[in-house]
Amino acid sequence: MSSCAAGPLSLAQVAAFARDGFVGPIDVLTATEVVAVRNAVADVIFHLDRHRAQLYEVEQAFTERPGEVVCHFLGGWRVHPVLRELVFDPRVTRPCAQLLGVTALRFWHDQVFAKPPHHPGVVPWHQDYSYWTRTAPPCHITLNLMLDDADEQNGCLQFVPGSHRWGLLPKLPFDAPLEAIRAQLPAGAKWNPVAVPVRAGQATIHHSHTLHGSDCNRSERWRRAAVCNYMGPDVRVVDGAGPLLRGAPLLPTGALVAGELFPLVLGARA
Ligand SMILES: O=C(O)CCC(=O)C(=O)O
Repeated sequence: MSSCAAGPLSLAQVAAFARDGFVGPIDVLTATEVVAVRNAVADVIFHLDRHRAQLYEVEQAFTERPGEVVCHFLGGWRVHPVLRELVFDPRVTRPCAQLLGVTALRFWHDQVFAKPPHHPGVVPWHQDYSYWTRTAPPCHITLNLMLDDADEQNGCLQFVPGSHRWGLLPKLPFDAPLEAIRAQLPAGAKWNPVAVPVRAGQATIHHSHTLHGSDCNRSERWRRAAVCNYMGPDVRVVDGAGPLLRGAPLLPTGALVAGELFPLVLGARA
């Protein structure tokens, strides 16, 4: 993966991403726009049962134990126009393309993580690509847009700088303990997590192999995030045994990840 400086991020931000595996906070949405996305997320959560069939996934452990497990679902862009618009927003797509070093960018999927006040749920430390190994080569990226001011009290995102160079670690269940991954780290890995406080409307962007997670919400405030995941335009299916996402058409092994559900959001394939 290469990175170029021609784009919305500064050279220093591009260098920070290359060094640490994440960058941010960066400004993305205005206060008014954040309210619209927050309302969209609240609306989907309120009508989750109605939307369940259209969403790619609603976290099973959350469905079974909503008082313990973080609310997490994939595919909000399929059920709410405001979430759909976010996926194509150049303020979201351009920095992601810049950091991947690509001129064409493909949408992979979106996600929502929502922690109500005083909720014990955590997001265990993980690498995103551990969930995405059915697509390769790894040329994927994640933008996490905070919809509420997030700090250590309400469980902001944390990253392990440099962990994007540790290779691929095992995939853990979503309801695993926060630090479960620590038993799986490579020899000599330096565990030095940093919490990244972010204001509502700001985002962080992280590499597909950067370890990240978040603690529970100990505050009176909500902590919600809308996440957009993208990939380079040439990523292919390496396991076509089933659809990549529930409800998506079956793409055979070797096929480009492409089609209506995986649109190019920037540029065109060379
Ligand atoms: O918002 C969180 O706590 C987790 C987000 C996450 O895993 C991601 O953005 O990839």
